[in-house]
Order: sequence, then C-alpha cells, then structure tokens
Amino acid sequence: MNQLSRRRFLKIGAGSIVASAGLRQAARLAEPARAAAQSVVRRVPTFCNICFWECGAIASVRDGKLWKIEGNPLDPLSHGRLCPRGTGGIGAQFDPDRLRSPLIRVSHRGEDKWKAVTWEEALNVVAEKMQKIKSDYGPESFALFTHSLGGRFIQHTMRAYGTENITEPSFAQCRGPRDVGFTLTYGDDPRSPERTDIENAQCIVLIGSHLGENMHNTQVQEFAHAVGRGASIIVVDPRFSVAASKAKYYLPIKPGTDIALLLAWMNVIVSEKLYDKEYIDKYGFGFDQFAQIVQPYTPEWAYPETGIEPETIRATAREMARYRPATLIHPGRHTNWYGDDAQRSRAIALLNALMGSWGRKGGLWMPASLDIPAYPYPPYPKPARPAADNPGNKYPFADQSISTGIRDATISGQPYPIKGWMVYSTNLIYSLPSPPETIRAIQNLDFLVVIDTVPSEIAGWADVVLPESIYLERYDDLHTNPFKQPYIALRQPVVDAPADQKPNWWIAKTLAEKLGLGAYYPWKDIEEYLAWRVKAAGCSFEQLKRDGVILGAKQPIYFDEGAAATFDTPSKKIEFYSVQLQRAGFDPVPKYTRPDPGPPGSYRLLYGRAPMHTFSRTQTNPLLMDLESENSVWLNATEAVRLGFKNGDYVRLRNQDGVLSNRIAVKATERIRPDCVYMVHGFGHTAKGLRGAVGKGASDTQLMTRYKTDPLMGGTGLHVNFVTIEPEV
Ligand SMILES: Nc1nc2c(c(=O)[nH]1)N[C@H]1C(S)=C(S)[C@@H](COP(=O)(O)OP(=O)(O)OC[C@H]3O[C@@H](n4cnc5c(=O)[nH]c(N)nc54)[C@H](O)[C@@H]3O)O[C@H]1N2
Ligand SMILES: Nc1nc2c(c(=O)[nH]1)N[C@H]1C(S)=C(S)[C@@H](COP(=O)(O)OP(=O)(O)OC[C@H]3O[C@@H](n4cnc5c(=O)[nH]c(N)nc54)[C@H](O)[C@@H]3O)O[C@H]1N2
Ligand code: SF4
Ligand SMILES: [Mo]
Repeated sequence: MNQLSRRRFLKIGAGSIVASAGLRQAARLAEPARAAAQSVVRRVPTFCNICFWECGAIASVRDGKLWKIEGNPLDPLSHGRLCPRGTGGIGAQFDPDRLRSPLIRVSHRGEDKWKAVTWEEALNVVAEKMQKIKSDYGPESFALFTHSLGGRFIQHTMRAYGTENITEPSFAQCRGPRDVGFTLTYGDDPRSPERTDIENAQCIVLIGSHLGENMHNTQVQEFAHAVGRGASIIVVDPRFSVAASKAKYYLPIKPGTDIALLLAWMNVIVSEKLYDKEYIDKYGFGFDQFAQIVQPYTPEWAYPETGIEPETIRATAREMARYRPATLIHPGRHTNWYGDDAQRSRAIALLNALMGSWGRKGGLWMPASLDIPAYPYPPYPKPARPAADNPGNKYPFADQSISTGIRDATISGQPYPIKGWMVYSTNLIYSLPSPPETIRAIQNLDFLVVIDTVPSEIAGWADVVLPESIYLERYDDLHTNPFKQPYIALRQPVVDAPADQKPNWWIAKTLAEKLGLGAYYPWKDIEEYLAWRVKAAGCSFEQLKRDGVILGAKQPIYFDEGAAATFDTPSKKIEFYSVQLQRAGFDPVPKYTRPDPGPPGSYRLLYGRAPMHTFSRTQTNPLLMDLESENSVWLNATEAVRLGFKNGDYVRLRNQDGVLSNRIAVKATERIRPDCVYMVHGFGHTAKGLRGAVGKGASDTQLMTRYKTDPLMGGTGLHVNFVTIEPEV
C-alpha cells in the first residue's frame, strides 16, 4: 500500500473541508471539460462498493485527486453506467466524518471517549482479547458480524482462529426468506445479482420490489428498457411506488396479505388451465395435490383479505399467462416482512413455476460462472461446538447463519456464551431490529471490535475501532459472482488513503500473524494473492488490472438452449407439494394467515429505499446528502387532513411500545393507503461523530421494537410495528 506524503494528505484534507459543502463539490465536478483537457487524467478500472451490486466502474484521477467515477462499458452489470449512488460514491473519499486512525475506548461502553493509537497498539489489544476469550471460553465464543465482499479476509482469519459463528444481516434481515422459499421449490435460489431476465420479460410482476427506488443498477436499466418497449407491468404495493407509476396494473394491496393474492392468482391459473402443462409434466412434482389445495382460494375469497377486486385478480392472472414463459414474477430481495416470508417467497416461486419461467427466456436464467480456484490455504481447525445461532435446529430450513440468533446467544449465554464480537462493515444498531436487544447483547460482551470507515452507531459501542480505507483506496478479493455471462472483476486502489486507514486484507493478515496464525497467509501481499487466483483461472492479471473485467465464454443460460434442467430438491423436480416441509410440521403448500391489524388508530410502519442512499451508510457522503439530506414520512393525504398535518410539517412517530422517533417531515400524499405510513431506511443518525448526518430525519429501526420470526428459517419480519403521529413541539 502506498502511503501519502504528509503534504498531499493535508491537501486532500483541505479538499475535504471544501467538499463538505456538497454544492461546491458538485460544482467542482462540473468544471468545464476544457480545464480537464489541460490536466493529467489517470483512469483506473475498479468496482463500486456503495451497495452490494458491485458494478464495474472507471474512476478518474485528475492532477492526483479523485475526480469522477463512471460505469465501465466492459462490465456486464453496469453496461457503462452507474446509479446515482455509485456516481456520488467518490464523496465517500472526501467525507469529513471519516475515521482517521485506530481508536481505543478510554471510558465505559456507549460513551464516546477515545484515544487515537497506532495500528500496532490497536491490533495488539485485539489479539490479546481474542486469545483471552479463546482460553477462557473457546474460540467459538468469538463471533464475526460481517457484510459485503470486503469481509472475506476477516472471515478467513476468524475461521483460522477457530470460530464458525460468522454471520451477515443479508440472511435473516434481507434475502434469506426468499432464498429458502425458492430453494424449497427449485433446489436453488435467485442469487445476487438476481437471475431475473428483466431484459427479455414480456410481463413483469413486482410484489414490493420497488425498482427505481431500489436502485440495483442492472435491474433498473433493464426495467427502464422494458417500460420503453411496452412490456406489461403489474405492481403490487400498498404505496404507489416509482415502479407502480410505470404499471399497466397497479394493485394497492392491504399490507401483509400478499399470500392471499398469490393463492388467488394460482387458483385462477389452475382452474382456467392457464399454466404451462408441458413444463409441469416434465419438471413438476406434486402438482395434483397442489392444485387441490389451492382450489378454495378464489378471487372472491381473496377480495376481503387483500382489498383487490376479483376481476382485477382474474385479469392480472390472465395477463401473466398470456406472456408465459416470458413472465417474471420478481422474487424480491428484501423479503423479511411479516414472519411468514419463506412461505410467501415459496408462493412466488410456485407462481413462476406455473408460468414455466424458471430456466426460460424472460423468466429466471441459469447462472453462468468461471472456474476460479480458491487459494490453497491450510485447513481450518474444526470448532469444538457447532454454531450458536440456531440451537437444536429450531429453524430447520435456515441454510445460513442467523444474525439475530447470534445476538440471542449473546444475551442468553445459550447454547454457550458469546463473549467477543468483531463487526465488519455492518451497522448493527441499524440493521438488526430491536436496538435495545442489540445493546443488551453488547453489554454482555467482554470485547467488541468494529472495523468501519466512519464513526457509526455500532462503532460508538466498540472497545477498539479500526478505520478501513474506502473501496477506492484498496484491493479486495475478486468479484466472481455468477451472471448471465461469466466474468471476473477487480477492485483496485485508485487513490491513497488520506490518513492512517488500512484495507481489510492488511488488517486480517496482520491480526492473524499476531494470533500466531501466519501460516494462513502464505502470500506477501494481496497482489500476490490476486495474481495467483487470476492465473489459476487461466486469465491474465495484467489484463484484469488494465480492463477491470474479463469476460468468459458465453454459456447456455436457458433450458431451451441446453442449460441443465436439474433441481436439487428431494424429488429432483420442482416441488409444487413439499414433502420435506410437511415432514417438518409445516404447510406443504403455502397457507394464508391474516396479519395482526395493530392497535386501533395506528398505522403500519413500512419502509424502503431512496435512489440516492444506501441503508445507513451514505448519510455522511457530502455529495449524496446534497441530493437528499433527510427522509420524510409518507402519510395518506386524507389522513393528514384528518390529523391536521400539512405537507412539510415536522412530526414525531410513536410506536406501539411508546418509543418516540426523531423529528421527521410529513409527506402528505395520495400515493399511499390510509392504513400505513412509509419512510426510507437509514436516516435519523445519533452517533455524534457523524456530523453530516446527526439529527437528519428519523430511523425506522429505532421504531422496530418488535419483529416476527419466520418459523422455517429464523428471518425477522420487520413490517409488524405500528405508529401514531404526534406534532413536533
Ligand atoms: N437506492 C438503494 N437501492 C437499494 C438499496 C439501498 O440501500 N438503496 N439496498 C439494496 C438491498 S440490499 C435490498 S435488499 C433491496 C431492497 O429493495 P426491495 O427488495 O425492492 O424491497 P421491498 O421490501 O420488496 O420493497 C419495498 C416496497 O415494498 C412495499 N411494501 C411494504 N409492505 C408491503 C406488503 O405488505 N406487500 C407488498 N406487496 N408490498 C409492500 C413498500 O411500500 C415499498 O414500496 O434494495 C437494494 N437496492
Ligand atoms: N429497519 C431496517 N432494518 C434493515 C433494513 C431496513 O430497510 N430497515 N434493511 C435490511 C437489509 S435489506 C440489509 S441488506 C441490511 C443492511 O445492513 P448493513 O450492511 O449493516 O447496512 P448499513 O446500515 O449501511 O451499515 C453498513 C456499515 O458499513 C460501514 N461501511 C461502509 N463501507 C465500508 C467499508 O468499505 N469498510 C468498512 N469496514 N465499513 C464500511 C458503514 O459506515 C456502516 O456503518 O439491513 C437490514 N436491516
Ligand atoms: S447499484 Fe449503484 S451503488 Fe450499487 S454497486 Fe451499482 S453503481 Fe454502486
Ligand atoms: Mo438487503
């Protein structure tokens, strides 16, 4: 890693103060091209990290300073264009709130008193505490919470140390229910990036899935084209989302009743024989039993549950069937809503199966990948105790670690005590529901170390904080996710870190060496590691550094083209009826349960994404904050009149357990049902060090004192909180 000279550091530091006035920074970015032409510009291909889509990008450095970032035209995810967050990602480099050096707590947990220390001191403390917990309780008593590709090397160190308690919020708080629902049906899941063939779909059904606000780049680009070429779009959402405004049919469903709608759709498709019979005869298992089970669920039955007229249900079912198999019922991504989410996702999987769209053009393609060998490390020690997140296999279909299960174990000490947490790139105070439980768990720890780029809420609870360089300043492991065309992509440093921040691979390697685990890092530096892997895949590291992306040969991705139609389910077929669910005491075909209506006079709290922000991680980025600096609460216009609120009035939300939010502005709108309110997740920061974000908008997580756990897989349904609205005084 090159280090900046002190002078250059000061220059960037000064630049960051200017940049903190986001407008001025934006103006600087828009300087005439003439000026750019006179400067020395260096272009470095890499890939984005503002969210987990990982779009290929090209960053430009002008006269030694980070100037702009654009899509890499060679990259199959970005097709040369980034989303607004990706374009504004360079603001993360100038972010004046960045952590600059390792910190050690000098007071009690939760109080912001820190001492800046060297990496040597900080990692010595971390290694000492890890060794102590290992000898007192065993290595399994140290857990890692991680999110994103950057956590790979940290995971490697933790496995070498001897723990399997490694968990990410992307399972129990995000796409776990979907992945389990699809795996129960097809033996495989929709993956990330999703295998959705929006590009070729003739009919697209979005249940939630607010594309256009959810800015996952490839999907949004393909969706915009689909709108342009007149694809038929059906949107199911209690809120008139951006996607809804493009729809032929918009179904303003009563929140939490989607399974009733899905059953009624399947009822129409089965009773009118609109399904793909040939496909089901060939690949399906248990169709007759399934057909019988969905028989009572007519559109008339679903109407009082969902609020959707029977004729609309019939018309949309026929619309889907008209375009099959190029009908894509989007599997969704953030699916932990009501606690019955794996079954709702399974119903979505089944509706796709009726359309014959899995493995078909315009439906869900089969992922293509390159063979990229893993680096040959020594084997990890076998932990003496199994992972603590799912004792007794309480959630029998959980196939990944349940983050909230590790939190439970930390609170209860069962099945064994968890005494240390390492937290890499996940702001647990925001990403796990019920922050009081997260704090209780933290208070039971002997040691908490957080690796972050800014002094986030979770960093505020740490004993040691380690500052990471941002994605534009480091190498990471290779991007190897399967996609439509197989490819690998490289993240590589564009500029130096402005202060004493270090990349994750260096932190992981140095810590391993201090723990006596140096044998797990036989490579000298990450370039040597990457070069080995790229060569082992039969590609050139030089080419990858130059182009950012190497494409593999195209492979068949549809059954009709020769992609293997294999299903890793017990029957080796698409399971319309699931014997394994039945044996485990669950419904073999999804059933509907009416959601709890909540206290009278309250609104169900719903939430989602804003195009300019990612979760709680972009609110100190001056460029993105300049575009959207706080969230608002969407309230049905008639309800707003009834309550006496106008657009822009500041209010506070009080949840069913008495928790009061930060102040938040009302967005009075016809675009939401009267029984719910909606806000964008990630605002309302409270950590004092996040100077650019503190006190701006309100936090949905703070209001989530309740959640409903999915009995199949342990996901935490988050749409189960209710609020009333109080004027801000
Ligand atoms: N800009 C931006 N884009 C992102 C992200 C980001 O942070 N910022 N994060 C990415 C990640 S990791 C994820 S998981 C995805 C999440 O994005 P999605 O997977 O699209 O999330 P959803 O929860 O499906 O969608 C939220 C929508 O569901 C609606 N909704 C709420 N309740 C119900 C209900 O009961 N029924 C129905 N049918 N709809 C309901 C809400 O009104 C809202 O419009 O976004 C990804 N894209
Ligand atoms: N209430 C509520 N809870 C949710 C959601 C919701 O919408 N509402 N969404 C759920 C979903 S879909 C998901 S995927 C999860 C997301 O959960 P998280 O991934 O935890 O999302 P963030 O809140 O953005 O936290 C990311 C943290 O990583 C830090 N960070 C950013 N870049 C880097 C880096 O390069 N290196 C390091 N070391 N740190 C970095 C940020 O500063 C921030 O503290 O949350 C889930 N939880
Ligand atoms: S979707 Fe946007 S934020 Fe996410 S990786 Fe791509 S450009 Fe970056
Ligand atoms: Mo997510």
